[in-house]
Amino acid sequence: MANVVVVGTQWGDEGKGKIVDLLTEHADIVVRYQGGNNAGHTLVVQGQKFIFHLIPSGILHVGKKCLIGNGVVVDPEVLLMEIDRLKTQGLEVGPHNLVLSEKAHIIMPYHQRLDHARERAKGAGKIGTTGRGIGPCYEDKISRCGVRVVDLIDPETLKAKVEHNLKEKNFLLERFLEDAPLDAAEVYDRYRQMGEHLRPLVGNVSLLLAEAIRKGQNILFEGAQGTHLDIDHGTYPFVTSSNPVAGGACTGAGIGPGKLNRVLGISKAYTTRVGGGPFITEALDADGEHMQVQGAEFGSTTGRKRRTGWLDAVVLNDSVRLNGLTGFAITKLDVLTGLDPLKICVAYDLNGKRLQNVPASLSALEQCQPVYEELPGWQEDLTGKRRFEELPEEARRYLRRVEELTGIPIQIVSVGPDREETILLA
Ligand code: 2SA
Ligand code: GDP
Ligand code: MG
Repeated sequence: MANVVVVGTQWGDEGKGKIVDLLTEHADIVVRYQGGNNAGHTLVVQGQKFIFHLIPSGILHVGKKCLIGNGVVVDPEVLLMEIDRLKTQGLEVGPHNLVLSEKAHIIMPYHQRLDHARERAKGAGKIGTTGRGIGPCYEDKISRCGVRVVDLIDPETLKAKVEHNLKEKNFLLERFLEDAPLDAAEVYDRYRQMGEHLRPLVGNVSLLLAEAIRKGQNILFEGAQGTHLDIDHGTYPFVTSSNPVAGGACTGAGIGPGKLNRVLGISKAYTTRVGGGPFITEALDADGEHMQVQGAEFGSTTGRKRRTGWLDAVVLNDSVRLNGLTGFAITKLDVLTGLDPLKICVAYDLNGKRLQNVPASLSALEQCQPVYEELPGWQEDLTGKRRFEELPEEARRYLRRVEELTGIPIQIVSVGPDREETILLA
């Protein structure tokens, strides 16, 4: 299998968790490289549902190692809860199967407070964040005052950093955001204790990856969110604060680009977005309602209703380029059953001008109109299909059209949430 990066090609929730779980069979190591517990990765194994926010989606496979890279922002409370939950389900979690990068940044309680307070202050123009403190934590990383895992397990440094940071954060919270201040001693105490619990898992992820590569092992890099939520390449400012694109795997795990062999882009057979921001193919009609209901489109972390719409080849083609995609996995094809005709957006119309790429200007993007191509739909239930040839002709035609429009082969088709409900091509 070699080293594969699994990336979201839309606005997240493409079904990365399911695909990573599926591919883990052929991997030795699964690594998360960005984002934090804003992510919600769902996998269903023999009818049992698991949602992971921080732990890589490979953890259910015995004998595989899961790593949390330096590019991830870690809420220690959430990580400890996920570990405990897995233990109650009979899965042993320890240094043998889970390693946390010593360089990952810690989400502190003031990050969550600031996230909520900033959204409140923005009012109608809010981003629609998950409220997990992701943005403020990455801000501190960049401004060089963040608390890293290595600091969390060093009480003296932790104390000094908490005291120093709270001087500024409390000032911000009280004076500008009309929120209550936090007590430094309380925060220090709670985080020091959590650090002690996590200490056995702390390690050098970059070194572990280098050793694995030397041994000829296969590594799976698990992206969170999606390409169009990327801080650099997404629909800014309606983005997350990290780099979900494939390149993020290098900086976020500590590996050189030459070690990445393939990039698998995950796309739903339609499109969803959760939170604010432009969505050119949004379907605010019965078709969109069909996708929302049949696809059970609710946020895996916040439970928010996801916005839904048609597949957008402009979005996908930008993702092909930004990630260097070598293949696609198309998920949730089953959800399109019953919709006829189906639409695919093949270009944007901006005041009479045809665009093939998402414009950088938010105001230009907001004025874009979708140019649709229509394809015939099908009525048959797809969830029992296991081979491409078993799919109705219209479904095969739809998939082949996606390949034509993007120039990228489809390697996996998903027809249901369960690990088994999958068609492998190629
Ligand atoms: P944040 O919290 O700062 O990262 O939010 C910034 C934007 O990024 C979006 N975002 C997401 N979009 C889709 N899925 C995500 N994970 C959850 C899921 C979302 C949920 O799996 O369903 O449960 O609501 C995710 N995480 C961040 C977010 O909506 C903002 O638009
Ligand atoms: P991720 O963040 O990319 O891992 O995706 P999420 O887990 O947030 O959202 C995808 C949702 O779709 C989850 O509830 C999955 O169980 C579900 N899912 C994945 N693949 C399929 C599929 O092919 N068909 C259907 N109906 N559901 C799917
Ligand atoms: Mg998700």
